[in-house]
This record gives sequence, C-alpha cells and structure tokens, in this order.
Amino acid sequence: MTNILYDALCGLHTDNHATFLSCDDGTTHSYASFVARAAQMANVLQTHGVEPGDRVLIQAPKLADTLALYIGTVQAGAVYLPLNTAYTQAELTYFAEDAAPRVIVCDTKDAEMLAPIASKVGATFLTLDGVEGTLHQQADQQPMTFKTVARGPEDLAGLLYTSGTTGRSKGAMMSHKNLLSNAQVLTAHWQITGTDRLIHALPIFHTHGLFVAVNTCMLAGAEIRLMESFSVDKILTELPQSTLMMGVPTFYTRLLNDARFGQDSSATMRLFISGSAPLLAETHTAFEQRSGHRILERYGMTETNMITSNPYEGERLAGTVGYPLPGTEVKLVDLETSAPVAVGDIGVIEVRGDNVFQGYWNMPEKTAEELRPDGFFVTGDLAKAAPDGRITIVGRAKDLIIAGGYNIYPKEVEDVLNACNGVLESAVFGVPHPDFGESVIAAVVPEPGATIETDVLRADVADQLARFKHPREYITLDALPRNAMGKVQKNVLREQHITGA
Ligand code: MCA
Ligand code: AMP
Repeated sequence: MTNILYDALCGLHTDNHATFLSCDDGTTHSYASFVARAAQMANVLQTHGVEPGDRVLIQAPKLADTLALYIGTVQAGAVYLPLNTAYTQAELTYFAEDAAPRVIVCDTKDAEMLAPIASKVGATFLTLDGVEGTLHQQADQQPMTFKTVARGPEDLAGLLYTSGTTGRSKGAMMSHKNLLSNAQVLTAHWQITGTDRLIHALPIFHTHGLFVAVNTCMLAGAEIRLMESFSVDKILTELPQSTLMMGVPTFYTRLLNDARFGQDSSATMRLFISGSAPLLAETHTAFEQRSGHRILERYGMTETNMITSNPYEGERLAGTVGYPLPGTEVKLVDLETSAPVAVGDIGVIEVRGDNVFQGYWNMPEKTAEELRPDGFFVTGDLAKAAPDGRITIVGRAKDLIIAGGYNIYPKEVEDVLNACNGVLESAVFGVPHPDFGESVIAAVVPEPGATIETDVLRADVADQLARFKHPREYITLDALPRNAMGKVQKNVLREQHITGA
C-alpha cells in the first residue's frame, strides 16, 4: 500500500529544484526544499505521537510552513483540519471538541486563545509564525526525510468543517482518493503545467485555496506566488509575471474597480478562474471588455470538491458553470420527489463520483440525509441544464448566504440572536452587495414589553461568531412575515429591505 495523495503531489519533486513557492517577503522555496520541509513537519508530528488517522487542527497564517504542515500531515498519514483565521474562541472550542485532534497548531499571537482549548481536549499545542513558533523551531531540528506512512484511497487526508442548515458545523471527511482524483481532473482540464505561475491570494483553510489551487499546482510542478492576503496592489504587481489566477467573484469586481487593470497588465496571463459564489454575467462581460480574457467559471462544494467547469478550449459562457467534470455524474432532480427533471426544468443538483466525500465526521444521520445510498450527494443548489448538458445555477434550496466566497448559514446566526436577552425570534437573510455579492441582515422581534439594544446584540454576536458572519444591519419588527404553513418568508423580508418598503 502506498500513500496516493502524498506520492502524487511530492513523488516527482524530491530532486526538483524549480521554484514552488514565492512569498511576500521575497523568499522562494524550491520543490525539493519544500518536500524536505514537509518531511521535517511529519517528523515533528510523529514525535508528538501522531498516528495514522489522527487529526491535526490548524488555525495559522498563510505561510510556506503552513503548506509544509499540510503536506507533512498527509505524509504522516494523519488528517489535516484547517480552520478560518477569523473564528472566535467559541467556534474553535466546538471544532476542537468535535474533531478531538492529537495536535493543535495556531499563530503565536493567538496562543492565549488556543492553548486552553488544546489542554481541554488533551491535544499537543504548537505555534507557527515562521520565526519564533514552537512548530517552526522543532521542525528545524528534525531530519529532512521521513518514511511516508502508507494510506489507502479511502483513508482520510482532510477534515473540512462546513456550516449547516441546522446551525451546527459538520466536518466533511475527505479521502486521499477524493482529493487526488479531483486535482488530477482539474490539472488536465485547465491545462496546468510546470510553466504556469499562479497568483494565490485565497485563504488556505478552504477547498478553493488549498485543494483546488495547491494540489493542482503541485501535480503540475507549477510555481505559486503565495500572497498572505488579498490585495489589488499586489496582484497588479504580480500579474505581468504570472499566467494563472484563481479567485472568488469579489477578486474580479475589485480588479475591475481599479483603473490600472487592463490588457497590458494581464498580457502574460493564460487563465482567470472564478468560483465559490456566482459570478455575475455583467462582471464576466466587463472583465472581457477590459482585459480581453474570458473568466472560466467553475462550481464546487466542500463535500464534493469541484463538480462542473466551463471548458478551457470551448465556449466559456457568462452566467453558466459549464459541464460536469470527467468522472463526475450530475443529475437534476425534483425538490419534492427526487425524480430527475426534464431538460430545461429547474432541479436540485445531485452529484456522484470519486470526488464526493466520505460523510460527516461523527454524524451518521446527517450523512444519511445528504449522501444517498446509491452514492449521490444532494448539494441543495438549484440549476437547469441545457440540451447539451451545460449547467446554469439559478438559486439555492438551502438557506445559505455567500459573502465574498464565505458561507454564512442564517440558522447559526439566528441561534445566537434568539439566545440574546429580550429577543423573541429572529430571521437572518442576504441582500445583494456590490463588493461581497451578498450581505447579512438580521430582523429581530422583541419579547413582549422588551426593548432590544442593537449594541448588545452586536456584542453577543461578536463574542460568538467570526466577523464575516455578523449582520451588517439590524431591523426590529413586531412580527416576522409568515406563510400559511407558518414558515418565515425571507423572500418578503429581502424584498422589503431592497425596496425600502
Ligand atoms: C472580509 N469581511 C467580510 C468578508 N471578508 N465580510 C463578509 N464576507 C467576507 N467574505 C469583512 C471583515 O470582517 C471586515 O469587516 C471587512 O470585511 C474588511 O476585512 P478585510 O479582511 O480587509 O477583507 P478582505 O481582506 O478584503 O477580504 C475580502 C476577501 C476575503 C478577499 C474577498 O473574504 C476572501 O479571501 N474570500 C475568499 C473566501 C474563500 O476562499 N472561499 C472559498 C470557500 P469590518 O471592517 O466591518 O470589521 S471553498 C468553497 O466555497 C467551495 C468549495 C468552492 O466552490 O470553492
Ligand atoms: P462551500 O460549502 O463553502 O463548499 O460552498 C459551496 C457552495 O458555494 C455551493 O453549494 C454553491 O452554493 C456555492 N458555489 C460554489 N461555486 C459556485 C458558482 N460558480 N456559482 C454559484 N454558486 C457557487
């Protein structure tokens, strides 16, 4: 037995002296030196007793060492669990208790917040900041080779938490085969090669920035310009030396808002890819007019990796997410009956293939609700298909807001608001936003005789939820609009908010 993900990503790079990573501080890391650093990370994990299948939880800055820890975790046969750097202590406690990691790694500056959590769940606690972190120091002392731990295709390599409509985050279990199969398909589909240089401005704690961007580049031997965070200035500086960019729609609208961006600055670019949220057709058109490039939009989900993509060589049609990727079966089914819908009709996207995850960590019932016995996963996205199979997403059957590519499940925010003093009930909904695509609004109903102080609500929310989930506006209502079945009509709230009614 081998370790298919590690072998595919690193097998050819032990003696590859081409640049893999170039960082904000001007340092570069060759593939060979990166593979050696990952081995040092694997050695550190092993000295702390990490065994195959153990979880390694990371809330760390975007550094070369963070990626080395990802690969080192895979090499050690363990399961990489990256978390959004915006999460609060309350959110982190939930993830740590649910995943029961053997090791927790965080930014040195966050040690005070994470150390008690590590001690609560009995995990070894390490810090990472590229200079003084204990993980960094311990890795320096370790050998640069490591005997790769064998893992089977179904064994887990990643655990990615994704919020749910019930308000409780679920850990999506990603196997070696799930991650590798998708990376191989995408690398071939988008024709990524060793001559590519990717502008990497996405976070590396999500599928998009980690698996889609990093795994494909490693398979191809491409260079990654690793930016610690998104910045239009930095991207404009790097574009003339680059060939490839992956981003959420906000990246593209922000580039368009800068007069310096145009054909000259993107002359060496081969491909701009967009995903994680709907790209407006008008953004697609404006981008082509300005730069001469047609953005390639693709569609995916944490649980399924990438599902569809516009073609590299064929027509990239604005407002559509293209065709199912090779090896991925997609069907559109009726929301109520689950029967396939006729061509052109709207149905829920269901997907099956090697890319589809193994289920939710410790949640067999949730898994059974969303992953059918025949292997099809119910995405909750609504779409229609053209006669040639091209898919257009038209909405969501799930109550989900996507802001700047981050998912916000209203139920999670409503649970926090409903627990606040004086709140009888609440409804959280999304409205269009020019920068983030959608923005979060909360409608709250006070208990009889109570007065709601918005500042108190804001403080409670800030205590418990990451900043990107916070409502940007609070509205106080006497009652929530409901339909005859008693269901809250968020569409009515949205309309009223947009029209100012
Ligand atoms: C930042 N803020 C946000 C968001 N990001 N609010 C709502 N939604 C957001 N996404 C808030 C901050 O809290 C802050 O609020 C203010 O905006 C400015 O923060 P700043 O950090 O300066 O923002 P930024 O650095 O400009 O970030 C915007 C961003 C970032 C670059 C668009 O959100 C981003 O990198 N998004 C990518 C997310 C991603 O990778 N998604 C992939 C998920 P205040 O000032 O009020 O305190 S994977 C996935 O979805 C599937 C698998 C798929 O298909 O890819
Ligand atoms: P996540 O749970 O973070 O993996 O987000 C997955 C969700 O993002 C999907 O279920 C879709 O609703 C949405 N999504 C991803 N890519 C696209 C896209 N190109 N167009 C529309 N929605 C998208």
